[in-house]
Order: sequence, then structure tokens, then C-alpha cells
Amino acid sequence: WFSTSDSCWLRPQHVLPLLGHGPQVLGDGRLQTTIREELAAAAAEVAPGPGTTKPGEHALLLATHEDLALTHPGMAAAVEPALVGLGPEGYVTTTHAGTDLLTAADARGLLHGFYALLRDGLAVFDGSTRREEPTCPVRMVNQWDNLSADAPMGSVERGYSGDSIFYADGAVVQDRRRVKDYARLLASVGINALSLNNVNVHGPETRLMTDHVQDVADLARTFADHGIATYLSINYAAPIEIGGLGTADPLDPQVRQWWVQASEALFAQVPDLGGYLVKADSENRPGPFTYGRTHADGANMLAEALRPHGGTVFWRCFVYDCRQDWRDRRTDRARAAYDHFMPLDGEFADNVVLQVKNGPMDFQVREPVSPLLGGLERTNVVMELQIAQEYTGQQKHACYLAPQWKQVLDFDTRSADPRAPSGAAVRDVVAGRTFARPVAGVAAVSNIGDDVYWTGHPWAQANLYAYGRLAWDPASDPDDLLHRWSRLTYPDLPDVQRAVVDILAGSWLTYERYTSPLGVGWMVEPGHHYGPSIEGYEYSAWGTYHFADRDGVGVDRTVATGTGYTGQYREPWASVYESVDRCPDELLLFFHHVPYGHELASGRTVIQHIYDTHFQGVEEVQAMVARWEQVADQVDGALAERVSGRLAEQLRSAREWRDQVNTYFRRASGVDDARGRTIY
Ligand code: GCW
Repeated sequence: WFSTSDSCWLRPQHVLPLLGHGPQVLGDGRLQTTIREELAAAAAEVAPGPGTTKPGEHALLLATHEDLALTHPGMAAAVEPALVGLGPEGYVTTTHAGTDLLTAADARGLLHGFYALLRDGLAVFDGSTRREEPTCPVRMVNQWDNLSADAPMGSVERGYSGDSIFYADGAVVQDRRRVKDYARLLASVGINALSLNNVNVHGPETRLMTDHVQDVADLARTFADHGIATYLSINYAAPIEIGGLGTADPLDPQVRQWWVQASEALFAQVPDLGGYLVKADSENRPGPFTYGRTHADGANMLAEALRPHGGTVFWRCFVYDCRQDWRDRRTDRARAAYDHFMPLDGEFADNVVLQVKNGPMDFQVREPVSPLLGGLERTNVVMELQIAQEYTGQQKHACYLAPQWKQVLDFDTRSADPRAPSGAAVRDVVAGRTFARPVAGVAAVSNIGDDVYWTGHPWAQANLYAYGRLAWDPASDPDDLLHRWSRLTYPDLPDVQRAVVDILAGSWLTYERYTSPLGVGWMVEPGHHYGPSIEGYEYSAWGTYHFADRDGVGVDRTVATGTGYTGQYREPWASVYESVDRCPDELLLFFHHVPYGHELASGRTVIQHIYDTHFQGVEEVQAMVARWEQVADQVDGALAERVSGRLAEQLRSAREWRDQVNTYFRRASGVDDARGRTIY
């Protein structure tokens, strides 16, 4: 069923109800073939045996509307009205004359519907007709995989799950079984796009588009067989590095011609390619700034090269000065993306999509929402999340991130602005609704590797699952998704299902409690970013994040006296964040520098909040460990050992965080814990 790994939430027994109904798949397209293969593989695994369909039970038919019309014209005519206006990824379920029918205008919809039946069972066939389609047009994962383990950041940049499943020793892995299983996992939650290599494109990866093009074509075919378009991260300086030109100036005709020809050659050999993903002028990577050009110049050059092939450019907005002088208090990393991109709104070609991280910084446990989301009106936008837990425990710690993502998706970027009649919550923006954008959606840094459980911590699988489902429907409830994931992952083990839900539901907030308080972020070991280092990034070229001293803590980002970042928000947020009294507690230190005795809305002082949450966070991890011990013996030994080992490390690390943070602030502030607990 799965070649060399855990099958996560996609257990073969979930196919049993379908098999029991003698499913018939019409049509011979590649996606229909995939559905048939899934059914056959499951049948081989779980052996439903003959005659499981009881007399009188409905047959199950899966067919695009076109195929249905050929063989079952009556049924096709009856279901036709339900398909009107449904997008290419949507599907319809209905029952007609004793046949349960899954149909769609396009085979992509059929595949999504098939996996929905696996996830949710056949209860959907209750006599009614239902339409379902994704909210976000783009639902992408980004691999940060490098061609070799010798790359500057190893085999997978910020990877916490072993090595790449795609590349080893400078070449594309030839055994493609694992890649196919990954495509199945992604398709089963509704992902429809994937970028194949790290956004930091170094020498060897620059040549993916030339030296490894046949392998890229094979990988792209595997993903396309699962309804997923493949993108390449490209090196902005490729015309110099592999093209032999003296410049990568986006307005230079030779450079433009180079991209036109390179793209033509690439698409000729990789017909399943979706386009490019680009990190430019970011963290020492090349970009148009070198030539005094804008990001619109750079992105539009690539867009022009991709246009004849129907390709799209995803251009990242993670652009900031990583060589700062901390004495210059006007430079604020939080401002950078907006300062760079907002003036260019409306200048990007329609096959360019700006990819904006959820927050203005970098995937911290707590950040405000990026003001570019809802700020950009005349530009296609996708929001970038990080499923990989770079700053949230690196898949050693259990940290279910869907509640964080949900909070971002629900953030109303401006209340009741008449120019945004369709709603301006981030979930509306990423649906393309707010400003009627043709392309919109979400992208996220994947958290998988060649680990047998895919994600290091087996429970980090929940983040991949929940990402896919939230991308499909950002109105989903993270708790509901967690229940569903747990039930699918641990079928027949109800105690385990409940325990895992209990442990994970609040784990993001627990992580926040024992790490960085009140939106301040970044108190991590520089470089690898695991474990506490309160001053690790203070006064560094990458930015300064809390300015703690004996009098107070936090960054003044107000317009009145600080960096002016609050002014990038629309009302009411600009005023809310500007005001030390109205700013939400959880973001207070992101926006304001306050004395330790400052009283929060919660009624506690900042310093007492720091102490209380750090003690509480560790107690919560202790409770997680105890809850797991109640059920650990119900799962197989290897899984129990893996989870228990990770929980032990989480507890050790949480204590270290608590003690480092409490001690640092006790010494800086000179204020004792009101409850007299041990602070070293
Ligand atoms: O968070 C930072 C990471 C880098 C990463 C960068 C980015 C791929 O520490 O490893 O580079 O973000 O998003 O480009």
C-alpha cells in the first residue's frame, strides 16, 4: 500500500466501504487510472473478499460528466444542473435510480471527490445532491529540498524529518516509490501544486532545469497523475551562472531572450510544469536590485517567458535587509516587505503571483498578520505558511499549528471597507474574492523527509493534513480537522484517538507559553533556531527583536515614537496596534516597548505574565506526557517509542526554555515572582 513508510491518514481500510460497493470508474484519463490503482492497491491489502456488497445496496459509479453522458445519458442529464457553475476542481455526489454517483466536470474534481469518500466514508450518499469545491484556487506545498546533503543547509533546508525523498548525492533519486506515495498523500487532502526544490537555489539546483530535466519531467508526471502541478524554484542569476551572460538585468534584451528560450526548452520536455518559484534579493540571493530594477521588472520578465506555455511565476515577498546596523533604529525588518512591494501594486503581469509570508517576520510562534495581505489590491497573492516547525519545536515538539493558521485566516484585514464587498478576512483574500483576483491561494513549506513516519514527530503529520484541508476550505474548524485526522490515522483505536486530540488541541498555545512571550519572538539559538537563547539575535545584522534592558522590553513600532510599522495597517488595526492600551496582549511586545510593571489587559504585569506562562507551559507539557502514557501501550512499539522519545525531549526543552527565560527577565527586571516559585 505504501512502499517504505507509514501511510499516515491514508490507511487502506478507509477504502473498504468503497470496495464493498463494487465501485466502477469510467474513463481512461490519467486521474481515473490513479483512482483505479488506489482501489486495486487497497483491495490487495485489505482483501474485502467477494460479495461484500449486500443485495439491495447501491452500486457506486465514479465518472466525469462527459464519460457519464456516453454510457448513462439519463443519469448525466439528471445530474447536469448540479454541475452548472462548478469549477474544474469541484465535484458532485448524488444518488440516482439506485446508483450512488460521484461526478465532476473535470477529472481533477473526480479525484478530489474520490479522496473525500476515503476520508469521510459514504454517508454523503444520503439521498441528497451535494456540490463541493475548493475555496483557494492555489493550494501549494514548497519543498526546501537540495540536490545533495552537502548543500549549505543540508539535504532539506529547515528539514526535521531526515533527508530529501527527491534527491541524494547530487542526483534525483531513481526509486520513485516514495515520491508517488507523497503525491498520494498530498492529493488525498486536496493539494494541487508543488515546488520541487529549495527556494535557495545554489549551483547544482540551478541545473535542475538543464542537466536533470528528464528526471524533473518524470517527477512532474507522477505529481500530475495526482492532480498536482509541479513548479521549479529558479535561480534569478541563472542567465549568468548557466547561460554564460554577463548580466541578469531584467530589462536587458539578451537576458529576456535567455529566459524565453530556457522556458521553451523546459516546457517542451516537462509538459506538466506549472512555472517558477522565485526568491530574489533575499538573504543574499541575487535579484533585480543589483541592476537598479524593481521586483516587478524581474517578475514580469519571467512571466513573459512563461506566458506562451500557460505558466505562472510565484515571486516571494520575503525581502528585507539582513545586514542591518542595529544602531539605526529606523530600519525595521517588519516593515520591509510592505515597503518594497506595496508601491508596485498593479504593476505585475497577470501570471505573476506574489507569495507573502503570513506574518511580517518569519514564521514565529506569534506574529501579527502581514499588512500586504489585504493591502495589495491589484496583484495576485498567495499566503505562505510553514508546515515545517522551524521556530515551533522542529518536529521534536508536538505543536499542532492549525489553530494558528486559522487565526490568521480569520483576521479581518479591514472592517467594513466598502471597496471590499465580498469580505476582507485573510480567508477571503486567499480565495481571490476580496479583490476579484483570478489567481489566489496558499503555499506552505512542507515538513516531510525520508523518515519512516515522514515528519519526524509522527504527530507532525497532523499539520500536513490540516494544511491541505484548510487550504481547501479555510472556514474549517481546526479542532474538527484534528478529530478527523486522529480518527483516520488511528482507526480502531478510539482511546488513542482521544488522547492524541487532547494532547494536540492546545499544543500551539502551550508552545508559546514556554517560549517567546507576548509576540516578541526570536529568542532562539542563532543559525539552527532550536532551543532558547534570549539574546541570540539581539543587536545582530539580521534584526533586533526585543531590546530588553533593566527598564523594559519590546519593540516600539508605533508611528508616534517608533519605526512606523503600525501605519502599514488599514483601520481599525493601525489605531489598535498603535495604542498601547488597545493592542492585544499577545502582540504587545511586538508593537510596544513597555516597562516590566506594565499592566496587561489580563490584569497581570508583563513580568508576572512571563513567569506565569512559563511555569504553566511546562506543567502543560507534563500533562501531555502523562496523557500519552495512558495509551502508549495500545500502539505498536516503534511508534510508542518514537512519540515517547519526542515527548521526553519536549519536556526537557520546555524546562530549559522556562528557566532561561525566567532567569533572564528576573535578573534584568529585578522583580521577584509574586508566587515565589524557583527561578535560578
Ligand atoms: O526562515 C528563514 C529560514 C531560511 C529560509 C528563509 C526563506 C529558505 O531560516 O532557511 O530559506 O526563511 O523563507 O527564504
